[in-house]
Amino acid sequence: MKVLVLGGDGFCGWPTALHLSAQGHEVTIVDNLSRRNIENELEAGSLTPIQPMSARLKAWREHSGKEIVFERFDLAEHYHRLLTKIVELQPDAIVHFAEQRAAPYSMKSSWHKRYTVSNNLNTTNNLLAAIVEAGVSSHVVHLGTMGVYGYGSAGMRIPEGYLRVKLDADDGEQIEQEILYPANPGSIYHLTKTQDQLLFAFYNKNDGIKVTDLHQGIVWGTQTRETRLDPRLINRFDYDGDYGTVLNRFLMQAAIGYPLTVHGSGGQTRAFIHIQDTVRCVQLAIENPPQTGERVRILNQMTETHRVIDLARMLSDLTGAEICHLENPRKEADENDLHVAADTFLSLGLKPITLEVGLLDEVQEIARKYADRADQSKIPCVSQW
Ligand code: NAD
Ligand code: USQ
Repeated sequence: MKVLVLGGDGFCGWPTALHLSAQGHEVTIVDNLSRRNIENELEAGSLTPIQPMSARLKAWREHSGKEIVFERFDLAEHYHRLLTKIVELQPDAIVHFAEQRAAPYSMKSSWHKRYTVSNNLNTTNNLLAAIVEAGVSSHVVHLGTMGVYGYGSAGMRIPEGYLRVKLDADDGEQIEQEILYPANPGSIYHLTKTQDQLLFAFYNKNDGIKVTDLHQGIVWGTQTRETRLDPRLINRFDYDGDYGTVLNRFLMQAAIGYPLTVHGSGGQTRAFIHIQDTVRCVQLAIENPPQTGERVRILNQMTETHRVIDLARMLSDLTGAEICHLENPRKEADENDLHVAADTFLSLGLKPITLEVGLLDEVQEIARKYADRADQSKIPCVSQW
């Protein structure tokens, strides 16, 4: 298949582009390198030494004999370049990773709120409008988030996108309907993902665009089968207070002997998935597109749930790391249960990598190996809301 990977220089996008290329798909990446520029803004880089795009692509060519095409432009701004690319390539699938993805970054200031909203919504809307204008039938596979649901499961498993509800009609009859699960975002970033859902629903209804929206949990780990092949292919690893996600932060903190930064009691339960499973899920989504006329397909892309404090204890047991409870910089429930239905990917053949098996490898292979690149002054979470 011809696959366009938007945001293919990022943490999830790069290993996905390699994985799809390794599976024999013809891959083109579009990315404006905004994430690398944000590194400069925050003065906080990847723990792993990621290489410039040209070095990445050369290494891939040498290892696989395959060519990945790269184009650098801003998808939120340069609509006509996107349209031209889609007309020229006629992609079977377009994987959309290209959004500002950090909740703390989105809440830093009014500038960051406005940037996140305009970047994320314009990118998504430009993509959908361009598919309509180009007259192609490309399948959009979007990376959404578990955070669109909020993190309470109200005594039931959170379904894959749609909630069955019973309504009392005026004539006394009871009507059953399926509606989008009520959105409950916890940050401006998460809010943009709830709005993406409405854009998808509209373009799907109005223009028949085929969309799979992957509601992904927190991704942990660094390397995949392909990024391990050569140091020049290494994936990024964020650990700073804005972009570092909780488990990768704890892994790095444990490796350098920094007390694990648990927000509040650590009773927050979240969904997790390993980066190797992310790339596999995207492949499964591409290879199993919705039927023509089918509503937006929503899949929960996560493999296990954990409380933050339990993750900290797990790492403390493995490495002897100290645990530190900090005042929570975010507005979020101190504790929650989270039960999630995630049956579709399992039924399509996903064999999840569990924390139990992968955690120690990750501490040794990445966090300890690159510990001397860590800047401890960038660990505290300074964005508060
Ligand atoms: P990332 O920031 O590492 O990658 C995003 C990429 O998109 C970057 O390379 C960036 O330069 C590019 N980009 C952003 N705006 C762009 C624009 N306007 N034009 C062109 N390129 C643009 O983030 P990630 O962790 O790889 O996340 C990818 C997607 O997956 C995001 O949409 C995110 O919401 C979703 N997701 C990530 C996680 C996670 O834990 N990392 C979890 C759930 C969902
Ligand atoms: N947390 C800590 N200590 C830390 C960092 C975080 O206790 O040092 C806590 C947070 O307060 C929060 C939880 O860990 O309760 C998760 O925080 P996170 O930064 O790991 O994840 P989040 O902000 O939710 O965002 C990440 C990705 C985002 C994706 C989302 C999936 O950055 O792109 O959408 O995970 S989900 O959480 O399932 O919505």
